[in-house]
Amino acid sequence: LSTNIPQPRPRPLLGNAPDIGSETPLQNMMKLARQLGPIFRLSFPGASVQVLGSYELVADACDEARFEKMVTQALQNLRALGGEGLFTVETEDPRWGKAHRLLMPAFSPAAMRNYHDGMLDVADQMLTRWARFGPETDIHVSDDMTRLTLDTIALCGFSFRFNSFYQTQLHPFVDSMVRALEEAGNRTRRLPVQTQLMVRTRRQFEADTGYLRELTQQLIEKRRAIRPDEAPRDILSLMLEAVDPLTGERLDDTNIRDQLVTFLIAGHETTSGLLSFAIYYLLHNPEVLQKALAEVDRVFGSETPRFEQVSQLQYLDQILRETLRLWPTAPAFSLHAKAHDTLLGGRYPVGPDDPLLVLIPMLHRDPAVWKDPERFDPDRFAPEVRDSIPPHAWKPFGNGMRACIGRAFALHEATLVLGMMLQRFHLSEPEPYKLRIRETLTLKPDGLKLRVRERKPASRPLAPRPTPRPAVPVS
Ligand code: FDE
Repeated sequence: LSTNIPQPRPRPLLGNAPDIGSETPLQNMMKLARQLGPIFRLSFPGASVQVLGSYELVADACDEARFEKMVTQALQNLRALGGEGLFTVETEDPRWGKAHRLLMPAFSPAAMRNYHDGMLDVADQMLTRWARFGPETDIHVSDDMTRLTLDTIALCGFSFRFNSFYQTQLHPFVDSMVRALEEAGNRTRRLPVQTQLMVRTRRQFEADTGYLRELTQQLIEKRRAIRPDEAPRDILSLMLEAVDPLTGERLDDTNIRDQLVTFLIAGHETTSGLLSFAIYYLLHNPEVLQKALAEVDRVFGSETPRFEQVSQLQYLDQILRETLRLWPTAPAFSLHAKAHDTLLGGRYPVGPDDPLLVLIPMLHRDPAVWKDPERFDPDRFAPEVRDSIPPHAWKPFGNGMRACIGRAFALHEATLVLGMMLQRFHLSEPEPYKLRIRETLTLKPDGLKLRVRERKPASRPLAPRPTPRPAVPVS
């Protein structure tokens, strides 16, 4: 291992754990990158990682001929929930390739047509509620965005309604998922023997993950009981029916169950954070907001948004991309060399067992690529200039074949929801808000609040009338 890589002074037993802390590890790593430079090492009990935060280094490590996704301990801990789903399985595992090939069509841009009405349905629930609240109620942005994205992936993915906007208590599935996610994260910071000793925490974790499996298993069984021609056209149907073009095999029920939990986990917090940060930037950039409003009025007018119109919201798309540049809500991914290799043509030797952590927010602030990187400026992604952004400079969806399969889904949903929000409401802040970021697995603006006032009736849309989707009852 090269010794010219800086590292904060490790403490006995704990290594660099105190430098990272537990509340804001990502933001602490960003601080370290600013002090130590674009590559630095951290060591923890039983593991060491090299953190990459510049364009030059990341572009090199994104060469798929030499580097690939590493399923780190943190991802392995997630297997208690996501099992052998796409996100947590090794690329070499045949189950990855099979599920990837089989599921790609369900997430292609064209497939978004199937999910548009479901997305519209959930967005309308949220916005109708906002309209009833009136202009004097504070809306807790991240809470509502999380309800929205969770209900959306569940409805579009497997026609299940969490109905989060109709209850004060979240569905018990959500409680279990959130608690289990948190514990899986905590385990990464503990020694296995510590977890062994935490009997109650362990029991709770087993109960929670067991419940997630049980409920998703029920969903699958209920669906199998419906005649295929009567079943809703959602991702679950596809998983039950589709055949892998390469092997001719189908997914088995265990695998389908794991994919369902994986989509729920991967598809809700990330997209919820994206929408929350986008709202923050709209509130803090009045000129951007004006331009966005003008675009929405031009494209949506006062109609119920149609599928084809969403991709015409070019400027909203730029806003979302710029939001993901400054705060990629899944802020890091891990790689490793396939064989002994080096970064930057011999400068930094790396072995196959050395985890490389891509610190996306620092990559996205590299002054070699981004002028005035801290400034929020959607024009960076204007169609005329977008092509001059070098490959691998913008990676909020990860890299190569292990990149996010949900990208088109997340962007269609976020564009539609932001568009519908602007179509119906004036947005304002109840009080001046300074950006504070809360970290779980993902990033979110902490404590952001919003007030909304309906826009003049002339520009108010008719109530959307999505084609009704039957809910699959689960008891
Ligand atoms: C994936 C992903 C990624 C990569 C990771 C690693 O590398 O490790 C990233 C970065 C991401 N993703 C991001 C994101 C953002 C947003 C907003 C999202 N994302 C969204 C979504 C939705 C959905 C449904 C999803 N998402 C899903 C997913 C999956 C399944 C995955 C795995 C893939 C593979 O591996 O194959 C991902 N995602 Fe995402």
